[in-house]
Amino acid sequence: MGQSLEKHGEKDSFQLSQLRKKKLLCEFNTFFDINKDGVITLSDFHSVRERICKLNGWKPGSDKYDKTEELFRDIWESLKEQADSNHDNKITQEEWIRMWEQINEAESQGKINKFPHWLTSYLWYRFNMYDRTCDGIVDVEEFCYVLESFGIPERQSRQCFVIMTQNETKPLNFDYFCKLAGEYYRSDDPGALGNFITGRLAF
Ligand SMILES: [Ca+2]
Ligand SMILES: [Ca+2]
Repeated sequence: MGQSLEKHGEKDSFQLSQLRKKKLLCEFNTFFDINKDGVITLSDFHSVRERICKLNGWKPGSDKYDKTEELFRDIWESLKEQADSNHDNKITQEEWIRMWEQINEAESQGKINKFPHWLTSYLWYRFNMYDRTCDGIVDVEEFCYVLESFGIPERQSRQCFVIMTQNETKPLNFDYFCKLAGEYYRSDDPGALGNFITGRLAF
């Protein structure tokens, strides 16, 4: 099972490299499958929303709380439409990887040149989750603090931050964050700075 994909010795051009698969599965396990049951469902989004609201002190009924709920529902619906190929309201690791292969295929054929809708919204949320002081720039303390709540040791995320920001000479604003995230999701280069955005030093 599984090994038949490459038995003819040639790969479809849109197949993802091992590095990309590892990065995408790390993303799946760390940031999407919050309750660690092996699939992404609406309840993972509920959990992450609760966590974000708690982290920021947004109470149920407040404007921020409602906006976050709206945002997460939108991300989930849009992600589900693209990834949940058997329509069972669960996104498995296989479905997740298949979705990225399809994105890769569409990109390599020049059909799309930007992130899918859900990912644009998701990155906006993710950036704002880090940017706790809302000054448009994520600093090293913010980066480490938030990643710690996702189980990443502080020393490790600090090292990643220093690498990505080239020894803190490049401000981590939203533009740069999106550039790094793009490298994380799409680059096959083992030395790409974006590879460090999830706080992991090696794949
Ligand atoms: Ca889950
Ligand atoms: Ca499914």
